[in-house]
Amino acid sequence: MGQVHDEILPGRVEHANLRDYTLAVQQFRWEDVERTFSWYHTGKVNMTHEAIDRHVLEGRGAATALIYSDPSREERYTFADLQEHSSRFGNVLRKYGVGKGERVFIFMPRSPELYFSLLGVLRVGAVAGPLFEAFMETAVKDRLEDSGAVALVTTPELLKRVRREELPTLRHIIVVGRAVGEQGIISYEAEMAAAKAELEPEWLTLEDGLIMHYTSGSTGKPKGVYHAQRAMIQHYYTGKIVLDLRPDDIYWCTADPGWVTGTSYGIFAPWLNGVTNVVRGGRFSPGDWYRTIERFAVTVWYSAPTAFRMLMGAGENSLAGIDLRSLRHVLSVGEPLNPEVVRWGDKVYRQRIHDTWWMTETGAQLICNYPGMDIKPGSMGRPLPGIEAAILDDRGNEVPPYTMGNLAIRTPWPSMMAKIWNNQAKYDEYFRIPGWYISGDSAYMDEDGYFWFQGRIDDVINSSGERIGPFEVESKLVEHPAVAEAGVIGKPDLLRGEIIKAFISLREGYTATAELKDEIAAFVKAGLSAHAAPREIEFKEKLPKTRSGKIMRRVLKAWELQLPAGDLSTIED
Ligand code: 6R9
Repeated sequence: MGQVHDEILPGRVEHANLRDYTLAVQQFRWEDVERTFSWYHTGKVNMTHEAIDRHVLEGRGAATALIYSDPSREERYTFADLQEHSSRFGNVLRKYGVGKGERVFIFMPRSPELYFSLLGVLRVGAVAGPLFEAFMETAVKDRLEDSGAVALVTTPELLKRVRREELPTLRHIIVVGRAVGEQGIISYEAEMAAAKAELEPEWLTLEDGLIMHYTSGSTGKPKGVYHAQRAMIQHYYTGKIVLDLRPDDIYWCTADPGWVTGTSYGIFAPWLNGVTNVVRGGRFSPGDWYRTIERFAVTVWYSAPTAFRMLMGAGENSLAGIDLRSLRHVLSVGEPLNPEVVRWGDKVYRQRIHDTWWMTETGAQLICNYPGMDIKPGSMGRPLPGIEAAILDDRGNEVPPYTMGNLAIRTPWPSMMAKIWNNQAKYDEYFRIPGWYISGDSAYMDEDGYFWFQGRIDDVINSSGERIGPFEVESKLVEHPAVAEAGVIGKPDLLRGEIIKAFISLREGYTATAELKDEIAAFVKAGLSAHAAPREIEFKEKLPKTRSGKIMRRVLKAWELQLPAGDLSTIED
């Protein structure tokens, strides 16, 4: 059973857009959203038309679309510029015979050219596959091979990790950053300069492809989650209702396009809504991030719990002399947002951090804290109007409030994945209960219809017959002043089935001692319950995390049990 929480942070009136949630849910129809797209009237679909060209046609071509910066560059591009650069890139692809439905992968660090090429891929109706720059040889090869990619856009450095001789379908390699004389290599700069600056988008249908993101499960190879053009309906709508984007906003999503958040919300949602999108390259540091907000006067900021925890860990001193008053709305995704972090944001940023829940497979946000809505710290919020969510038992029956079970979504919704590339069986597994998508997450619902994340189904701990979600224990752990981050697993135990083991990284200034372990365990016992207190604690310099910042509990478990850790292609260094 889940806990009853009574802490509520009342919604603020300046964000009034979903204050009357019940009414919004009752009156909602997807068709009303669809009607706002030109394809609803013309039947001609292409993301680049809706996200770029439309703004130019409607007289907003001179508005700033992209502010790109990293420690060595700072550049601004208008919607008209994006139209031009993506058209040029589209013409380059056309010249080499790349077109509709073919997969074109993009393997490079964040840069304006990454965004131009991705949009160029979409303009010709090809399917974009963005990859994290940190991927090593095998990770790159697996993805290009499985998707049958015909072209790759990369940099001279990263090209060294591409095993071309093992990829027979890969016809073209376009290199950004330096004209390369090598055989079979196309120079981005030379081709872009020679290409025509205009290109009408390839007209598609809503079911035609848009983007592919590989996501790894705990076992087996990563799966290619394939999204169709129709996802734009939800990108646009959630940009409006959840991100609360307004015409003059300066929006910053901190995610890399290698992660679905970096495309759905780092490209599509802001540009479909016509706002200025900030992209900051380079490495994370608290000072750098705060200065980015200040320098560009960011109004809406979308990041992840791992970053917020690190900012919290850096303390209020890291904010000295920095003005964050431009911020109007702050959001989080990727992992459960610990209540302690929400309270801290409220105190230090004077901003509620709004948690949002969704997955690569869902394409866009589904369960969220909306601007204006009362926030219960630790809850991921309520389903988007137009979305029905439920907690089901393993047979597909809905369970009563506060009972932990499978978090499921009624099918379909606009941004639901269209397929798993080359793997129908995997796709079907998600839909094994008729009428529902089974997320693989464990959660419960409270009597107000708020959802509370517990863990991935496989991570739920069963100790002496009690089902314990690792998140609740982790959240209590990070309330302890010594704890920076915590990952909790079930460790097999003859007597209790499983016991709780916590891996903890300490904040600056704390030393790992046996006394501290006892103190932390007692803290959880007093604050949560005896059965939720970790019986074992191990201090670690760093916890294993994915590139998107998720603590990899299965890796912790594999360490503990000395088992193989499965696919590690998405792990941080
Ligand atoms: C967008 C994204 C999906 C998994 C998901 C869940 C976890 C994401 C969360 C959250 C708790 C939230 N997750 N958001 N857990 N609260 N607000 O993250 O996609 O990388 O595919 O991960 O991430 O476990 O199932 P993806």
